[in-house]
Amino acid sequence: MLKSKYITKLAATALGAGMLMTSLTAPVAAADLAGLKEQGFARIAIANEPPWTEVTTGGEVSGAGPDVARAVLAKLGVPDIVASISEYGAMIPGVQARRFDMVAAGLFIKPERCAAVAFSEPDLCDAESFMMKKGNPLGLKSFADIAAKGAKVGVVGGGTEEKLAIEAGVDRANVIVVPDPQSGSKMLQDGRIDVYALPVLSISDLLTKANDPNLEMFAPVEGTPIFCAGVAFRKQDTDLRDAYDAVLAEMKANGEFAAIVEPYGYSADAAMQTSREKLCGGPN
Ligand code: 6CS
Repeated sequence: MLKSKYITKLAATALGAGMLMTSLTAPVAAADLAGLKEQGFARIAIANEPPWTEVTTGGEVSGAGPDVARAVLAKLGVPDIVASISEYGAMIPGVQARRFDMVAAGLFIKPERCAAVAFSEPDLCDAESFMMKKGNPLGLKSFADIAAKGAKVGVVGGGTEEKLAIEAGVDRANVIVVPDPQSGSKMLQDGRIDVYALPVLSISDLLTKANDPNLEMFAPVEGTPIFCAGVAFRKQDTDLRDAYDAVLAEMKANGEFAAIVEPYGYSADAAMQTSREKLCGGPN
């Protein structure tokens, strides 16, 4: 695998799928700090959903999540990250199976996830939003509205919006999983979905890139909370998680954390005002 900021997919191209499959299927030692230091990098799962996570055409990995993780890991003596793009629904199974050492994708801290992984303290918070045709012709302000109107909603696979739609009673046939975060706005423009649900900063980024006067955002989605994400570690890797948290706390206290996340549009304060324990509904 290529080190530094290049994604595995690029590595696959350069090294041939065979080698990638070996590296992806070979058992990996426990993701403890000593092991990561020796490895020289941490393998992180991302989604490529700017500004949370972003991969440039050249394979460079950025976004608020990887940038915070890179800074914390560097202070822990792990000089690099290697990122793999994954669907949200595959991130927790992937870290449990040690395909990744951690998830730094803006994975929202929620009780059902806290049962499966060990989260860091919160880092990135945001509200939920809808992208729709200008004028919001179907009057969609909540997932309940989507259900009532029989509208088709685009969601990323295994993400929070998919769960919110189902819980609000949206017919499963009307919950359309988009292949990647970027393609939802195209599907909306093509009329294949009536509304696209993602966090506010994600939809803001997509609207800027679409540059389409016929699209608009509705936010916050009624009946949904502010969500806060954290880095997800394997349940057993709490020593690594605790070491990560100690450095993250220092960076929150000395302003380094805010200097990384606020240029992306995140509120450092929002993450500092809550805690993993509050978001998990108990210790994690
Ligand atoms: O963690 C999640 O489920 C959500 N997080 C982000 C950054 N985007 C969408 C996803 O549903």
